[in-house]
This record gives sequence, C-alpha cells and structure tokens, in this order.
Amino acid sequence: MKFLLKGKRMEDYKLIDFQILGDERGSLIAIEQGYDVPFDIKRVYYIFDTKDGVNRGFHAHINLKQICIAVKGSCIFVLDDGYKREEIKLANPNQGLLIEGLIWREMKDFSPNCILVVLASEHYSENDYIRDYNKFKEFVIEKEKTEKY
Ligand code: T46
Repeated sequence: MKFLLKGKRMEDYKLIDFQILGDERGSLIAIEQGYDVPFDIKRVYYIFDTKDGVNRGFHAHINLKQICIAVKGSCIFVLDDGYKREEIKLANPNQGLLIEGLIWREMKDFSPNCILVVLASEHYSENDYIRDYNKFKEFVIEKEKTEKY
C-alpha cells in the first residue's frame, strides 16, 4: 500500500495504490480489510448512471471513513479541509481515495460509464452528514480547539 497524497492533517485523505494481480487472462484486484482498508467495512455502495453535468456530494462526515474507487470510468473529487480545496481525479480501478478526516467533498465530471464503488466504515446514518458548508467550518474550528488540548 503506497500513500501518494496528504491532506492538511496527515490522516485526512490519501490516494492508495492497490496491487494488480494480473495474468495473461486479465486483471484482478483484491482489497482486504486490515491490509488495504484501515477500518472494518460495514457498508458497500456504488454510484453509477450519473447524468451528464450532475455534481454530487456537497457534505462532510463526522465519523465515517471511506475508500472510493472508480472501478470503471472516471470522476473528480473536490476535497476541502475548511481552508483549502484540492481536486483529485479517480480514473484507475487500482487506485482508491481514502477519506478519514473532517473533509467537505464534492464529486463532479463523472464520465458516462463511471462506476464509483465506496467502502464505508459505518452503516448509513443521515446524522453523520454535515450538509451545510458554514456548519462544516464550525465543526473544523471546534475540532482544532479540541486537538490543541
Ligand atoms: C459520500 C459520497 C462519496 C442511502 O439510503 N444509503 C446509503 O448508504 C447512501 C450512501 C445513500 N442513501 C440514500 C440517501 C439519499 O436519499 O441515497 C440517496 C443519495 O445519497 P447522497 O445524496 O448522500 O449521495 P451522494 O452521491 O451525494 O454522496 C454519497 C454518500 O452519501 C456520501 O457518504 O461521501 O457519496
């Protein structure tokens, strides 16, 4: 597992390379909890058939950890730690975007064939979502205060 990118805080988000176990028949990737995924996987969901020009996300999570993989096609993640924004293009089935921290995310530029698979650390709960950007900034400031002490 190779970490390529860092957020403002080390643990916020990282791009992970998965090993391709290919042979003459084609390619295979195995993702194993504990080795490639640093959390217990409680939920898997996937986003597909995204309509042209549609942007998704526009929220942060309080506790949820996720790994997002474009197993087919591509899309762009906009990641915001409350201070700066970074765009990461997911376009390879052997790369996963691990998001662990308090990060506002938006997804855009989905290719028509994009299938985005997400491995998640928790069951679905609307209570874990921060869907208001100003509230997100308040959470960031609060988190920083508690991290200082
Ligand atoms: C995230 C990004 C990357 C469920 O009922 N169960 C689920 O597990 C999920 C993920 C969603 N839903 C419902 C809630 C909404 O009525 O499906 C609908 C679409 O969900 P949402 O608008 O939250 O989808 P996105 O694409 O904006 O965000 C999703 C995830 O929700 C989110 O956790 O980080 O993908």
